[in-house]
Amino acid sequence: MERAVIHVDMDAFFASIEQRNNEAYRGQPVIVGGAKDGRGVVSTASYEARKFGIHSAMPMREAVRRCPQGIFLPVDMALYRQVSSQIMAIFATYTPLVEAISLDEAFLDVTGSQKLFGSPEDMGREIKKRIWQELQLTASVGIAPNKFLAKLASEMDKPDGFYTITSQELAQKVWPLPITKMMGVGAKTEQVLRKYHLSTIGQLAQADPALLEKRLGKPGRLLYQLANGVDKRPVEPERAAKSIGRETTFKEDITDCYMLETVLMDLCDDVAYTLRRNHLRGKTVTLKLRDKNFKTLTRSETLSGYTANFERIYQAVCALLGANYRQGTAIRLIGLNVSHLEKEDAVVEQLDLFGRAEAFHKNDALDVVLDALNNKYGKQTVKRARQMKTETPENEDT
Ligand code: TTP
Ligand code: MG
Repeated sequence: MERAVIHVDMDAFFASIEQRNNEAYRGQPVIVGGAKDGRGVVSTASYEARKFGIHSAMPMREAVRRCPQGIFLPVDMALYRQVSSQIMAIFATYTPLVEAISLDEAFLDVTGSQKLFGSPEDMGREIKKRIWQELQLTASVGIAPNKFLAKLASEMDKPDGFYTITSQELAQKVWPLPITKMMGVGAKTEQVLRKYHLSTIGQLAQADPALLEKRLGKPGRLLYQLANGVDKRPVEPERAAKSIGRETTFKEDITDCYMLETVLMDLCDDVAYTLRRNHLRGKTVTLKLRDKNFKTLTRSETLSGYTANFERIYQAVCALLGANYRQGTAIRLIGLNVSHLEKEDAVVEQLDLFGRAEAFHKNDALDVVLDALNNKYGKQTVKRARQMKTETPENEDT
């Protein structure tokens, strides 16, 4: 039986929340991001601001130049997280198979939900309606037989979109699209594909898979399958995930170690929070660095015990950075991953053998307090000083 996958992606997420919360911002060009001078970059821009050519990861300075009358706001991550959990709670009422990709985006496998909630289209429409009625926000919904096509579909009709792609519609709706619309096709892959005159998804679908594999390695075969509408990847709730990671691609390469550490701090905050929200703890911390020549290095450390604690993960990843980053190297991507996961309950049981008290590190208490404040008030009353002072220079993806 064919699967039914829904992909939901909120529209101009951070900016829409700010506009919802402040009437004066509605209909205005709103730009959310770092400081207006120095190294700040745009996290997102409202659709009004996009008319000025402003987009995510653009230096804030450039955004100011393009739209001096814009409303420039700092990132209020705690607020966006709170709204994110409200959205995810709506998704969870339709299926347990929800895979959150980032704060504003998730896949839902609703194959088994149709007896209860109607067709995938009915569910998609209802989800949009509920997000609007309960949260006064708009979302774009894509519906298809797999993740790849569902994500393409949600982008097709943005903002406030609703779009379906069936297997039969592949050639008509997907094949004319440029290859850059495919997940996994970055600047470098695009360059290679263009050399072989492959510029649309349709051309890729009809290319020789052996040649693609020869030129691009394993990803070449995967891209060929995706272009032909084949994507067997399951929708994986984080509970079942094997690892939790976040990474960031910089618009401009970074050569400053302090800056890298500060970005890691944000990534680490997000990863640790996601672990705790999913009642998970992990044991292996991995740092990923990609330099300006696309040379990628990954280094791991296995900790003495399982953790979801910000401080412990951050210390481990900083040590890996210290040991592996050569001063002056231009970095274009940095990532953090925690793997070797266990459910909290299982960990607690294990710890009980040795006494729980010892395992409850004092830093865990800080995380618990922060989570409680953030979940309750949605404002980060308490924040680490260094995170407050620095802008968020990154372009975050999962
Ligand atoms: P996106 O879904 O990529 O963008 P968006 O929701 O702002 O706009 P749309 O989907 O309508 O095109 O990202 C979701 C949020 O993640 C975004 O509101 C801000 C944050 N973000 C960054 O902080 N930096 C980035 O480079 C990107 C792309 C997103
Ligand atoms: Mg979005």
